[in-house]
Amino acid sequence: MTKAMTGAKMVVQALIDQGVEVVFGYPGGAVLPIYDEIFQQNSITHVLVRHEQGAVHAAEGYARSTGKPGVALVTSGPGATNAVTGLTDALLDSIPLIVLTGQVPTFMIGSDAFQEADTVGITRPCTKHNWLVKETDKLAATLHEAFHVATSGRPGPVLIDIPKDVQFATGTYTKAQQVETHYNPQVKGDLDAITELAKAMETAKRPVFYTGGGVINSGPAASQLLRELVAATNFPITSTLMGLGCYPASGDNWLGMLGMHGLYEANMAMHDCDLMINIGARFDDRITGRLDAFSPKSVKAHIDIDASSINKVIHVDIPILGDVAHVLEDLLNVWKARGRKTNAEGLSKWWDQINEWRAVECLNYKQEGKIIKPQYALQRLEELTKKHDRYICTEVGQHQMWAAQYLGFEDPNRWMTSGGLGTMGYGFPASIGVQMAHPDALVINVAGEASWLMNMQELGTAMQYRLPVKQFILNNERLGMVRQWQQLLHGERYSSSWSESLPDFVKLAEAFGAKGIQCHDPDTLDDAIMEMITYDGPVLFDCLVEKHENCFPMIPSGKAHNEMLMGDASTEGAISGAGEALV
Ligand SMILES: Cc1cc2nc3c(=O)[nH]c(=O)nc-3n(C[C@H](O)[C@H](O)[C@H](O)COP(=O)(O)OP(=O)(O)OC[C@H]3O[C@@H](n4cnc5c(N)ncnc54)[C@H](O)[C@@H]3O)c2cc1C
Ligand SMILES: Cc1ncc(C[n+]2csc(CCOP(=O)(O)OP(=O)(O)O)c2C)c(N)n1
Repeated sequence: MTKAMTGAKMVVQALIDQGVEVVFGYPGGAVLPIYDEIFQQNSITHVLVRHEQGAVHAAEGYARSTGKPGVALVTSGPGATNAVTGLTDALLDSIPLIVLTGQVPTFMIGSDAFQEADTVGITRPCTKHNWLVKETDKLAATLHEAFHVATSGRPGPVLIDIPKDVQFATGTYTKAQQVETHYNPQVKGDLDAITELAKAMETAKRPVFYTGGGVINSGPAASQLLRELVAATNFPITSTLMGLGCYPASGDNWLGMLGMHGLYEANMAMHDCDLMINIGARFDDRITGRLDAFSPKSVKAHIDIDASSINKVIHVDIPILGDVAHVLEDLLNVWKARGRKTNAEGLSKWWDQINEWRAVECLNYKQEGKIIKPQYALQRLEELTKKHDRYICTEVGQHQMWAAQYLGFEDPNRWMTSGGLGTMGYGFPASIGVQMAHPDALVINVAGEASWLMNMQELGTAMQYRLPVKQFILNNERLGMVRQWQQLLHGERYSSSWSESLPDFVKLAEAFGAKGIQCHDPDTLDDAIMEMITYDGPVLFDCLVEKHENCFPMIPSGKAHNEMLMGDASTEGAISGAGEALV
């Protein structure tokens, strides 16, 4: 049954039919017909953000914490251009988003009309796909197709640009079931390749699972199957920043995060392994370091749903195109049917070696005196919040890396961070999106003061919608990560890496009607964190920390995995065994 309605009504109808509950947006002339329709319905909650970048990051937080696509609605021209950073962020991190933009009427396109921008042109490189809809009759089908494209295969952001006259005009509504799609990515992996991997697993002496965001993208079944596979094989497992939570941090086989700020044992295992099984990760440069020195002795398998991701950076011996959950299910079946074999003797020696690396205790630090170390702040945050129904977001910088190192994630979809683009200003709006999806959960954004200021206006949004998001700012009065690189790699010339003229965060919170807490003393930190957790409303926590702390381990850009810089508090003797490792 088809139905006649205006384009604006079609937008709202399609969102309802797609099961959308929340839209993050900001109005303007070119989307007023859609806002008028939103006003006249009760199925969808619209969250009025304070900046379009905030709308897109909030939609990202919503999407990552639910596994459902996030939706944002913005006006033409500046509304659309303000959305570009969020779109690029979502593209790099494979986050499914539907972003709707208003456009000037079709007959004015190309006339330099008021608030006209070539939105599809500008966003072509930063969306998975985009559309300019010029006929109302095609609008509903395009909207349904957009949801399919955003959520199928490798997820990503899509954008639909809707001219104002298309919103006003009447056309026929097409239901989702009537839309024929030509985009059907392969989800089942090739059985021969899967069998080849099962065989390699039977003989490997030094195997490692290198997992990533693709496990989270694949859904909860993928994480479950991964846990089963790890338990059955007893292989060690590491993960990228984007995959944290796909295997529990408390699990026996967990090596911690790998990569530039990854754990010593994870990076050493990647460097020395003889079988690397990449599951939904993309050989990012923060992982590989120097390409010609990357894991020189290993046979490499790569499970990925995006053909363009396979053999893009690193040549692999066993490529498997498919969805993680589907491939792991088949892999487990094949490996079990072949007799559940592993190389027990080899594995036992491998674990001895890994335990030696673990003994380095690369995350050790010294909390002495009256100044809070950022690592200590995060360890206390972990201890006092880990039993809660907790979601963590971050901004970008040292605090983000310390959060990845010192907080433990037991489940997928609990960790929201900007990995690929590294967007300062992501975390606060993302936490708003997460809290909208999980109203009763404890949602914490671990922030640096500089990043947090980039989207601080969203405190108005948090207040308006009574979202009790906790902003845990590790305030070092520095652009810490930049300062660290300048110290270690640019001769200690600290060019523009100070956070000058900082606001009084307590007063800033109060100006919005939120709660502000400041803490500078390790002895009162626990009480202050408890006050933050128990307060029923948004909190801005200004945690004054050691200003010149560096984040270790660190593999400097272009170096190999076994050339890590380590903190002073690690056990130095064990590191000398790592050959070229620098302490
Ligand atoms: C300051 C800073 C420091 C950083 N340091 C580190 C670091 O030390 N360590 C680290 O790990 N990262 C670090 N990062 C993050 C890094 O830049 C990358 O974002 C990250 O490593 C990429 O993670 P990933 O390989 O899991 O890929 P993602 O970007 O999550 O990509 C997922 C991959 O899985 C595939 N995929 C998606 N869905 C499926 C599916 N259903 N089935 C199969 N495959 C699928 C995709 O095609 C893609 O290839 C840092 C970022 C910042 C900002
Ligand atoms: C939008 C944006 N601009 C610049 C950068 C480069 N950058 C990466 S980390 C960083 C400093 C972050 O400082 P802060 O938020 O205080 O966190 P800290 O590193 O001190 O923990 C900068 C400027 C970025 N990632 N994003």
